[in-house]
Amino acid sequence: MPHKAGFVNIIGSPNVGKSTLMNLLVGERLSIITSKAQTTRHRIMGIVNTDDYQIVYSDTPGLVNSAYALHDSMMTFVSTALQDADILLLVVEIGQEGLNHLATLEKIVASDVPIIIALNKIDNSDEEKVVEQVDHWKKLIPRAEIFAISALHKFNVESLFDRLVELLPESPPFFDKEEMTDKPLRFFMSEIIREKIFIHYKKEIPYSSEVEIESFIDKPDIVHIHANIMVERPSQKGILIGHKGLGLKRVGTEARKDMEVFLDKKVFLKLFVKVDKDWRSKASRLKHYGYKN
Ligand SMILES: Nc1nc2c(ncn2[C@@H]2O[C@H](COP(=O)(O)OP(=O)(O)OP(=O)(O)O)[C@@H](O)[C@H]2O)c(=O)[nH]1
Ligand SMILES: [Mg+2]
Repeated sequence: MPHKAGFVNIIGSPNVGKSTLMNLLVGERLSIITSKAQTTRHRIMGIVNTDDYQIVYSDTPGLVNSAYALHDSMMTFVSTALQDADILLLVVEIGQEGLNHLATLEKIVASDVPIIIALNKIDNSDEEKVVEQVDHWKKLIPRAEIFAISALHKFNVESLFDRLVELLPESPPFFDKEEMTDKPLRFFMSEIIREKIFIHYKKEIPYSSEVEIESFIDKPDIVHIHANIMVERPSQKGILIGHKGLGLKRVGTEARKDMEVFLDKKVFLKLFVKVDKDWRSKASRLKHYGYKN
């Protein structure tokens, strides 16, 4: 059998479950997941390898109409993913009537690669509603194949996966067969910290925060990680650290535990909070944090 390989690019509106589905398809907790919109800010590849095929999934940021330079960068990741897909995997959630970004819907309709729609969160629904939603999306994007799934409850994802493998083009692998992602370990460490900030803080704090790994030192029995949480304003620094430092401590403890699972090793985590004024609006800072080339 000839070898198959391709890019399966996952796109959709914020918070519909793109990262949950990506992790399930890859079988690893690569992408962070929270109940807040705009959790994912980068294009993150998750690679599945067998002797016969290589699937390169890309999780992408939720579609966003730009308010900050950061959003432009996030949408650039989405545009690239729209361009280089071998298969587009559009994730929508039950009850959703369209995309919050019309230009993207137009691009999807106009594209000539296979499109799979994962109608997600059907655990929140009933059969009648699911049928109605499948019809609705069929009208919006007639050539799409639709799978009604629950990524959270791992329902019907197997049949979606089987179809993806069928649709993969013949091709040699794009990445070394040992690789599981395109991102370095440090990236996942910073994402784990960001996840805890998204979970525990309200309003602007998650969106104003960025995490920078200052050092990652792998010793025989333990990994020493020094990370800085960057916020946009001094007042946010106080909120993040919290009364008697308890806020920051909680982020640190929870992040360290997840890092230990990810790395399968003990972790010593040192966290600092610093101000990087208006970093979300500055091209040079976005470049520094890896959002721009
Ligand atoms: N009920 C239900 N919730 C789900 C399902 N899949 C994901 N969720 C929840 O939806 C929320 C968002 O999930 P994510 O995977 O982070 O969504 P996303 O599309 O990656 O979001 P952004 O990165 O912010 O664009 C989380 O609270 C998930 O637990 C599902 O099948 N059913
Ligand atoms: Mg996400």
